[in-house]
Amino acid sequence: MIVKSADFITSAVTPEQYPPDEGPEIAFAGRSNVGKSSLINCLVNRRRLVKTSATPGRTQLINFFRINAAFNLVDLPGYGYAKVPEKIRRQWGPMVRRYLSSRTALKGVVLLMDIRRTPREEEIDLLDWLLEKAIPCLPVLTKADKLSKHKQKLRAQAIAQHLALDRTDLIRFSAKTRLGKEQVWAAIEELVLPAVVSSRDAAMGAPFEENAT
Ligand SMILES: Nc1nc2c(ncn2[C@@H]2O[C@H](COP(=O)(O)OP(=O)(O)OP(=O)(O)O)[C@@H](O)[C@H]2O)c(=O)[nH]1
Ligand SMILES: [Mg+2]
Repeated sequence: MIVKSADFITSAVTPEQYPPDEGPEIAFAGRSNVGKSSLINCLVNRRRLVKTSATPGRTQLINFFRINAAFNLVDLPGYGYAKVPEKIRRQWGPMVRRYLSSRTALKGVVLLMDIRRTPREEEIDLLDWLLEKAIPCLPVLTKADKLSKHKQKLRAQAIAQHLALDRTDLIRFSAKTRLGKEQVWAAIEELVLPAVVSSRDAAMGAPFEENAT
């Protein structure tokens, strides 16, 4: 993917604050501190488009970014961090579920999991819930640079087994070394491309093939 432009659109809590529901859109979900914001920055080759922090719970709003004036990437706030104020923690579930269940533009969710940790109830629940809603899910194991290549493979195997997935379904990623970046982009492209092409077709009033000379 060649990223020509990446712009912050807006932050939102409630649906009224979302940008127009015009697709396609890919959301990034996962435990607090897992590396969601870092992954987005790595994908778009920007150091600080999305704020990252060593303090978990940094992203507490739904942040929308527009890429190549063609599709959106959405940074969801992380769950499961105990030190986030109670009020914000209580608002997390409904805020994210409301977004995930109401957004027509949503074409898939990248579910980030720390390669060193065994997924817990939250990840399994989210996976099941996405499956039920027929929203494609792309599981990504983050911070792979923290482990040797051999250990990465063993962890990927264990996590796949735990989630009842195939090991090849899991992408190993590192924002530090950029391992897996192209693989994540390829998977995202596969999800957003049909929608981009069909909206362009609609704008042109005819399918590409018929316009081609
Ligand atoms: N070594 C290593 N550190 C990483 C990687 N990705 C993120 N980090 C670090 O992990 C911390 C959290 O990263 P963020 O990208 O802010 O995580 P987040 O999931 O957006 O966190 P919240 O916004 O709190 O939900 C930061 O200190 C990052 O530098 C990675 O691939 N490798
Ligand atoms: Mg973040």
